[in-house]
Amino acid sequence: GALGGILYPRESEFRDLRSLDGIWQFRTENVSSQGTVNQWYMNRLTETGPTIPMPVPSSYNDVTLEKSLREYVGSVWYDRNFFVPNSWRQNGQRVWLRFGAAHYKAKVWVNGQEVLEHDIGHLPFEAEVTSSVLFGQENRITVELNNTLTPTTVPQGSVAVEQTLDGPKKIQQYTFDFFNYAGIDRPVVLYTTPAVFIDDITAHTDVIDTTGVVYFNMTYNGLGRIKTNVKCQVTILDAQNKPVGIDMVNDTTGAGFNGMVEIPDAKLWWPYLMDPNPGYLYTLEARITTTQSGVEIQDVYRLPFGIRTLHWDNTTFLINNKPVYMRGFGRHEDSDIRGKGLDLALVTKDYNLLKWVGANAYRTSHYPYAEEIMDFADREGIMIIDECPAVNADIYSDALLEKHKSSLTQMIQRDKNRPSVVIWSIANEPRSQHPQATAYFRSVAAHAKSLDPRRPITAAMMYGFSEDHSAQFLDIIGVNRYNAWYSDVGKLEVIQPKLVAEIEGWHQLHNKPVLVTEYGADTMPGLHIQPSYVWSEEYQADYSVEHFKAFDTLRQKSYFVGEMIWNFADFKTDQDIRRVGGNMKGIFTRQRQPKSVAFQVRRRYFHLAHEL
Ligand code: GCB
Repeated sequence: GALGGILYPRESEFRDLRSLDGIWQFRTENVSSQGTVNQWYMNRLTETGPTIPMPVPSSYNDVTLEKSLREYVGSVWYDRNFFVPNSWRQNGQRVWLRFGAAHYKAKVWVNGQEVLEHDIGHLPFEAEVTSSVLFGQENRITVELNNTLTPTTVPQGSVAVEQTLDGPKKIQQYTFDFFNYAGIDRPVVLYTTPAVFIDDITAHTDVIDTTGVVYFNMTYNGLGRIKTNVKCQVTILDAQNKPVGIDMVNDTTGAGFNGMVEIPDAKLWWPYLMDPNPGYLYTLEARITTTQSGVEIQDVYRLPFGIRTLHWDNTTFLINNKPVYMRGFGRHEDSDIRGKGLDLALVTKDYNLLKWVGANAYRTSHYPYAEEIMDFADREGIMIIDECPAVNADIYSDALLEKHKSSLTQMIQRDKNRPSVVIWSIANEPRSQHPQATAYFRSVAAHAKSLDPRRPITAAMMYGFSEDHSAQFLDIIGVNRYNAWYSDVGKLEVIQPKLVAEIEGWHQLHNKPVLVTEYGADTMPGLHIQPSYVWSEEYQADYSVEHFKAFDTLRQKSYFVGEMIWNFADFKTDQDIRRVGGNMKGIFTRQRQPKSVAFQVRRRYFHLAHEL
């Protein structure tokens, strides 16, 4: 719930789940606030004027032929009808409504009653709707969604008004380099919990010799004021669903259960290609049993988790006490037609490509990715640098700071139990040359640390180490660098000396591990120019090889912990003369076909995997 956990909705013997995905009705506003003023949530949207069918989950921008919808700024409205079965009305059972995400600011009504408000995209939100739904009858859900970005949203943007022949028109401006897709872009579900329900689980693990230790905290809610006895039980199941450990307590305080389970000869969670069986997952089965008004109430929630350790110091980054070198990508949630909408076929293909190319890591640039995407990373052993949506932070204010911290709170709350998440990224390319960046990032970093002291924090730097004011608060420093692209264009010979010198400079100044979080060259697939010339496949290949040489020099130093290509695949951006249908720095096209460099990256990544 709003103040408690945001556990991924899962069915169990005591929890039911219904998807609200599918075609909803949709319309834009002709003037701002039109929907609110006319109370569009009181009836079906079709009664307010013309609507169009809109898929959920999907971004709305690219599914029609209208330029005006692609570039729309303001509130759009969605609605649909759904049934709540009569069978859901039993023993005080609760009904919840959960959005995987919606961009950017959402307001939700059920049967005309406001149930939920949330802002910041890419993060889940939910509310209990038991008293708003009609059991055994048809119900209506209405969503107002506003994509406007301002100097105090995360990410930031600004709105300009241009005079056109049709009157004034709002233009959304932003400096970040990906399209500001909007819509209900992740799944929407209704689910039930018993009256007394497991609200949150926090687990972390340690390894002592060959024994895995699982420390957990499980909280429940819904008891009301009378604190009756609640039997809490946690069973750990292995990947074959065999119980391997158990702990229980009779809680009479309502506070929940802090416990520990030891697992002899534990199978550890390893990154891809570091073990024959990477991504090994156990299940933490949490169970509560209590009695209310003479009726027994039980709840069960099953959380997948991995057993691994994470350590870092000034020169190393270790998983299960082995030094780890990250090889991977910056990425985007992005594809034709659906934009940032979750598409399981695309997600599956992307993981098959990641494994094909031998990557063991990526950064969720520049916002938290869908939970279904993160599930794959847990299962496949892909290490994640989990990034909050603060991209290109500039014009620092208290209001921005609060939003930025809130995005971290929500992201960490969502992803805290994932073994794949090995680093939190608190920002991408902050304008950290401003003196105000010092106080701002001190506060942001302290906030992230207070929420999770067990994972290191990073940020991807744009400014050089002599100008930057933010890296002093990080554990690991990420560097985005475009030598021979945005600077010294075409001069491949500068890459090695400049990159090596700069990375050494960062390490010397801060005495911290460093990785390259971005380097890349825009490449038009099929453009061949030899000797290599910018935008050709040959240039992307030569540019990469020069970086590989620089990385090999840097790998002699233990503090250099990873290389990530910008980008995994081509992706859409705002219109810009430097962009051809979008950013073309992918080693795969937007349709996930390889450019020539992909075969070179594959050779390197497998070589690195087997050498280390
Ligand atoms: C960057 C940004 C990324 C851009 C990239 C580029 O440094 O972090 O969002 O897409 O450069 O290609 O310009």
